[in-house]
Amino acid sequence: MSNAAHAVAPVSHVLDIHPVAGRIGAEIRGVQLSADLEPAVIEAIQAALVEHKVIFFRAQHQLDDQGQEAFAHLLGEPIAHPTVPVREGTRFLLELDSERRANSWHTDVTFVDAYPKASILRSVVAPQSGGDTVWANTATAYQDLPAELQALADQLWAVHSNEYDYAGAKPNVTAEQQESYRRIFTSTVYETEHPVVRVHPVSGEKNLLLGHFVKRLKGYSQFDSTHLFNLLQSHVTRLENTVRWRWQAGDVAIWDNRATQHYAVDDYGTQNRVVRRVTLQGDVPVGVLGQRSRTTRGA
Ligand SMILES: O=C(O)CCC(=O)C(=O)O
Ligand SMILES: [Fe+2]
Repeated sequence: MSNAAHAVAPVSHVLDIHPVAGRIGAEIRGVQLSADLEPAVIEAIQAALVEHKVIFFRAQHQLDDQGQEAFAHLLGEPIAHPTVPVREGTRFLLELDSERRANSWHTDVTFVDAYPKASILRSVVAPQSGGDTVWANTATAYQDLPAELQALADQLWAVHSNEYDYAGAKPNVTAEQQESYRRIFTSTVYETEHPVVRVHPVSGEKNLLLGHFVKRLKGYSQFDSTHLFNLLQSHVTRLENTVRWRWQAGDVAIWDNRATQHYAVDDYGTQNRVVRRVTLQGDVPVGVLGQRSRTTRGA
């Protein structure tokens, strides 16, 4: 290393980073998220996000809705959800409460081609117990596959849609609630073909791109699609690939939506739980042979 290189603090020294699980997730201490953070800190946060895939910040009580949106602008371009209306008084915020429990494994908004690169989630009301969120590392999921399965996955394409199996995904809400949410969620129906293996645009790592928006695998019967999907998806959600976060109100989690899936555990009964999310514009996925995803319906 040249002497000049010593003048610039390595990015890893800018932040106080504490890994949470062995393969994914890190808590970052000593940072107050705001629109005023120094570029060097933002750069370090971006690097930590790609390295750890989900990063956690405790006690960010200084953030309100506007503060969360303003901070999001430093990490990328905030975008609203394609079909669900934003929270009143905000430009981008999606609120999820106890009536909308995301207890099914997914990557956010994969029914469009350039789906979000990252999501920034703030806990507003946390249950006394339960209501944790779990993230899975889709890169280690791919790395752990036997070579033959990697070679198969490399060639597969999946059709993702927002018109997926709501009843299967959300068993704990009434049929009426389910139907009303489904109507909003699918006010425009999207379908997008993605490679099952996405090359991460920053790290170059290969990631399994699956989750609950997958309808079928291209060129396979529904029967075979289901088996192949379950086989690969089960590798994503192996506990070794996951990290689980116990929320306190004021916590913020930011995940690399190109390298993870997540699941909000529905074990908190009638307690209240409120989280608010801002997503950042992503780019169109590229498969291992350079093929790009394409939206075939809804665009
Ligand atoms: O409620 C949660 O913890 C996560 C909800 C979710 O899937 C999301 O915010 O994208
Ligand atoms: Fe989500």
